[in-house]
Amino acid sequence: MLKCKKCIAAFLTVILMFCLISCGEKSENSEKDENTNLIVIGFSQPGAESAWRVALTDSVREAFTEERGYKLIYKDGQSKQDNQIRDIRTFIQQGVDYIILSPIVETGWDTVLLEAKQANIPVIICDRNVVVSNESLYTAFVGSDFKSEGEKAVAFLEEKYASSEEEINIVHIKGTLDSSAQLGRTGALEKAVLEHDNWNIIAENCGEFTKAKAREIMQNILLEVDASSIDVIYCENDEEALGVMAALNEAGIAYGKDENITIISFDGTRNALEQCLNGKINYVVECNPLQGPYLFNIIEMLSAKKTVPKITYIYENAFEQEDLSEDFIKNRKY
Ligand code: GYE
Repeated sequence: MLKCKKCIAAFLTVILMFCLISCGEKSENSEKDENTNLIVIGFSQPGAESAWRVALTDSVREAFTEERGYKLIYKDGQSKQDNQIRDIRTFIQQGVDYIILSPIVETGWDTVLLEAKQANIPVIICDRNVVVSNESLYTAFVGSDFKSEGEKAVAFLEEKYASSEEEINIVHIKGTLDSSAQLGRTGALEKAVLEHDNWNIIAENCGEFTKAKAREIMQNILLEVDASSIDVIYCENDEEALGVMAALNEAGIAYGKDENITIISFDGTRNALEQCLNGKINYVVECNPLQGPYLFNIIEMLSAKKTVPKITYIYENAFEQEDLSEDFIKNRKY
């Protein structure tokens, strides 16, 4: 009888040990346990609001493949910061190895970035930037110099209107407010308006970087502003330029290279470059979404315990009609 009791006790001990070990494994980083050889990356995108955004997502997916030793977990924040913060917390709970964050706006990230830091998960910011109380809350930034982008557009306008004594009336369609892209592109224009007495912003509104919203805004502006008084429509991305063009087309208003109204756009997606080649958009400032390779190099360096640059700006160009051809546009990746 005593022997049986000892057997049962031993059996129960083995069962208990097995449960503890398996529970321990599940409570650990289940993502890493399933694919022990893959480096797991949580990628938080603000949304899917533009062709540019989709191109960024594609570039990151192409960079971090399983063949290269990575598992990428993509989350779409549906254009809400709260969703992105939730997604980052999910990544932390999953115990990912790295987080890549494209922040919809610059502020409001300190708390969740501190949580990632306390979980020893490096965060790489891409595309737009963050403004935080302590730069150690993120490891590196890879993206555009939006102030420089705005300055390129302003330089084009200054050259175009250099000899004009006339009033230059500007309609300003902003991107998502408080995003780095909007702040940089807007800042350059507003600085130029202060420097040029004859430059006036006669109407402005936020197009959220989308075609639909920009079209709606331009329709409303045309109800309040005489189209013949408009000299420039400064659109903070290609989707907004396409939306503005749709509204102008509906109203039978001419615009573009040989017309009164000059269209400025940012991004350099194929669709906008086609419109620039056709003389409909006067100037397109490139904003390069092909950031996957840059992010890959940063994370490879971190994995090798190497020091990485805090800021990496992506090379970007700008285009007028004479810079473009069908072949050039066809061969672009986005
Ligand atoms: O210009 C726009 C996208 O953050 C630079 O976001 C990016 C901007 C880009 O929606 O198309």
